[in-house]
Amino acid sequence: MYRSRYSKEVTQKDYDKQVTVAGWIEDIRNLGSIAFIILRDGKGTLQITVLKKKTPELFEQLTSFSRESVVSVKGLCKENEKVRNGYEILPEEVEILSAAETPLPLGVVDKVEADFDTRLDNRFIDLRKPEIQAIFKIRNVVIAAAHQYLRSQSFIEVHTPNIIPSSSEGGTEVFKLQYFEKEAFLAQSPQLYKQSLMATGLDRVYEIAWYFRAEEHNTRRHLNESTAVDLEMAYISSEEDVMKILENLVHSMWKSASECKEELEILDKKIAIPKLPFARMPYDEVIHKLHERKSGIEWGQDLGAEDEKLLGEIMKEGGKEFYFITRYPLGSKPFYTMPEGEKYSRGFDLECKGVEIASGSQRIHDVKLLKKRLGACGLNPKDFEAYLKAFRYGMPPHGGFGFGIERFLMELLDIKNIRECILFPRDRTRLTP
Ligand code: AMO
Repeated sequence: MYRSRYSKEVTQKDYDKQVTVAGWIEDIRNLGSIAFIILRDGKGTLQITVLKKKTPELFEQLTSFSRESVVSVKGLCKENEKVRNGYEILPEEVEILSAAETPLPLGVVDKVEADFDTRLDNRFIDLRKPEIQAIFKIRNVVIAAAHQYLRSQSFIEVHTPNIIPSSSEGGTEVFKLQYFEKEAFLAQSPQLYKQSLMATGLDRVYEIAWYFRAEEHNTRRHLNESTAVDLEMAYISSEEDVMKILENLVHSMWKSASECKEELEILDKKIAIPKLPFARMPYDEVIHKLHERKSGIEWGQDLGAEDEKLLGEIMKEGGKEFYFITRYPLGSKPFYTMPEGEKYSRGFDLECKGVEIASGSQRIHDVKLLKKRLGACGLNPKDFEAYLKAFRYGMPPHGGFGFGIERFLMELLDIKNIRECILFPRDRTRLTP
C-alpha cells in the first residue's frame, strides 16, 4: 500500500516506528541544509523533515517536486513538540505517484482568494481546501440524518424516473430532450411519481431527488440542477400531518450538523438547534405584516426575494428563524394542491431566515377535481393521462413536500451563494466541469 496511516491517524504508538504516508505536497520550505515538506491527505497535514547531510538524494528529490504533486513517503515517525501535530516523518523512501503541472490553475493554500469562476472551473483543486471539503462532509452527515429519521418513521426510499413524458410541475421551465422518436423532458421533481405511489400501498415514500429546471434567471439561490428530500405520505388528515414530519426532519438534520465539531471549527461556525414546533402563519397574516412594513406585494402574489427577506427580518425580531407560511392562495400553488374553499389552498412553504427551503401541501386525490384544476391552470389533462390513471382506481388522501438540500445547507452554514453547496453547479451559463 502507498499509505499505512492518514496524518490524523498517527498516534504515540507509531513514534520511533516506520510508517507510510501519502498525499499532495502542499508546501516545501528549503532552508539549504534542512527542508520541511508539508504533505496534505484527505484528513489533514503532516510534516516531512529531510536533512541534506543525512540523505542527500532524498533531499534533492523531495525539494524538486512541484506543489500539489502526489507522493508516497516511507519513513521513521519521530515525536517533535515543535511540529503542529506533535510528530514529523524522517523519510527513507520516496515515490512520486503523480507530478503536478506548473503553474497551478488555482492555489490551495494561497492567501489571495481566487475569483469564484476560477474556483469552479478548477473545482477538483478547490475541493482540496479543508473549508470547501467541510461543506460536503456536513452535507453527507445531514443526508445520513435524513435517511435515519425518515426510516424511523416508516418511510421507504424510492427512485423514480428522471426522463419523463410530461412536465412535473406544470410550468414551462423544463428541459426538453429527444427520446428516440419522441420528445421527453427532464423531471423538475418526482412529484407525479411519488403521488402515483400513494395508489400502491407504499404509504410513505421518500427520495433524494434531482430537480432539473430550465429557469433562465441567474440568482444566488437558484440552480438549474439541484437536489431535494422529496416525500409523500398517505392517509393524512390535513397538511398539518406533513408539516410535522417536515419540521422534525429539519430539526434532526440541523442537530446532526451541530455535531460535526471538526468541520464547524474549520468553517468557524456555531450552530444553534432550533426549537420545535416552528411557527405557523397563514398567508393573509404574512401579507398584513409585509404591508405594515410598506411592501407593495398584492394579495395572491407569491413572495419575491425582497418580500421573503423582509419577512425574515420581521420574524427574526420575534426570535424566529424557521416559520411555515400556510393557507396560500390557490392561484399561486401548483395544480395538484388541494383547494380550501374557493380562494385558498392547503399548500405551505417552510422558510428559514428569509429563504424558502421547502414547499408542500395536501394533494387533490379526487380525479374529477384534479382534471378541473389542470384545466384551470391552463394545462391539458391529456398530457397527464398516465398520472391521472393512478387516481381512478382507489387513491387515498395524501400529501408531501420537496425540501431543497442546497438551500438548507446555505441557511445552515450562512453561505451566500448556493453554488457553494453542490459539487459541480449547473447554472444559466455553466455546464462544465
Ligand atoms: P418547489 O418547486 O417549491 O416544490 O421546490 C421545492 C424546494 O426545492 C428547492 N428548489 C430549488 N433549489 C435550488 N434551485 C432551484 N432552482 C430550486 N427549485 C426548487 C427549494 C424549494 O422550496 N413538487 C413540489 C414539492 C411538493 O409539493 O412536494 C416542488 O417541487 O428549497
